Amino acid sequence: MSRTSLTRFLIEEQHAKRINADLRQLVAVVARACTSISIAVSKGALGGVLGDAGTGNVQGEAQKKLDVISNEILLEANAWGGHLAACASEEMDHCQPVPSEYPLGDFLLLFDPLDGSSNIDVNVSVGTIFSVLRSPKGVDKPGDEHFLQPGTQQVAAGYCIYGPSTMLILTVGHGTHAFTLDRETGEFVLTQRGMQVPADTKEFAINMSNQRHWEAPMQGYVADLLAGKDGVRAKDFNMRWIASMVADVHRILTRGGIFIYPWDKKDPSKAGKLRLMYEANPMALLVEQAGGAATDGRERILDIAPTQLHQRVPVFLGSKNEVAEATRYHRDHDA
Ligand code: P6P
Repeated sequence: MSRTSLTRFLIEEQHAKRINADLRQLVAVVARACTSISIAVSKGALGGVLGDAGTGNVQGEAQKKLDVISNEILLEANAWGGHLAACASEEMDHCQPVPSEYPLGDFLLLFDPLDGSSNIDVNVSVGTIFSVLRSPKGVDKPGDEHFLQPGTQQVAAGYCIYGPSTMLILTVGHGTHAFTLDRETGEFVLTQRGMQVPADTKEFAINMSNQRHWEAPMQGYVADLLAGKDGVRAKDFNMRWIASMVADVHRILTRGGIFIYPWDKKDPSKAGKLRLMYEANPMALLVEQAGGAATDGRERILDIAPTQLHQRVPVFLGSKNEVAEATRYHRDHDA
């Protein structure tokens, strides 16, 4: 059976009028940038790009050399194509309009250029997460405020996971689809059309070392999971935590599960660790398009009205019935 490349898939989506030529171009450019990042990441120590860059980002996190390299690859790839108006990144304090010497496009691109980068030095899967919004009409130089749109406004979202194989997981609002990089030809090949997250699960993903910092409802919900067959849930659960959101979410998209990064009192000023605009929103759209669910423990993530470009949000996402159970538990046990 003939292979469907990402290029062919995107052209077919355009012919079906589900995307336009500029959005097709945008996704293709991001995919090519991810291929370059995959090559850089896979060189490991041989590429001289492991370790810290000696700089920090707006999050107050030490940047890895590959964080900076990945960010530059995405910015450079998207600057001249005429499909973008501006980019925003976890690694940049403010958004960056496309250089004035290039044509202005209709879209805004947000990304975490290398999520989970603390895992690079120990050779664990990492990834690039991206989200696409429309740029407001008549705005020549978008500012941070123009990016503050709810996740329901995303016209595309995806991630590229740099694991044993490099895979691009993409939605343009009509299902979530998986493409695998053929390193010999350099093209992404459609390997799963219409991913579906099982509605139920026996597997949860959370960093248990934060347990003492969680709110009471979170303590109670997880205690019920740990009680297994002897508890109110009357079923045993397994636990996985890779500490690379892209890898944990990919497992859940593939076989089900619930991923949780809740609010914790380690830093009450932060509403959790994960960022809404370029981590939670794109992952929430991918998961919902695959039949799953994503909330902040109380409301749908995609409905959250953003107030800051780098704002954080608690994340509960994955198998819809388990996310509903966790969300119901929080609502029923709210102080
Ligand atoms: P912790 C990686 O730094 C990240 O942003 C996500 O990819 C991951 O899910 C989370 O943080 C891991 O956090 O506190 O377990 O190290």
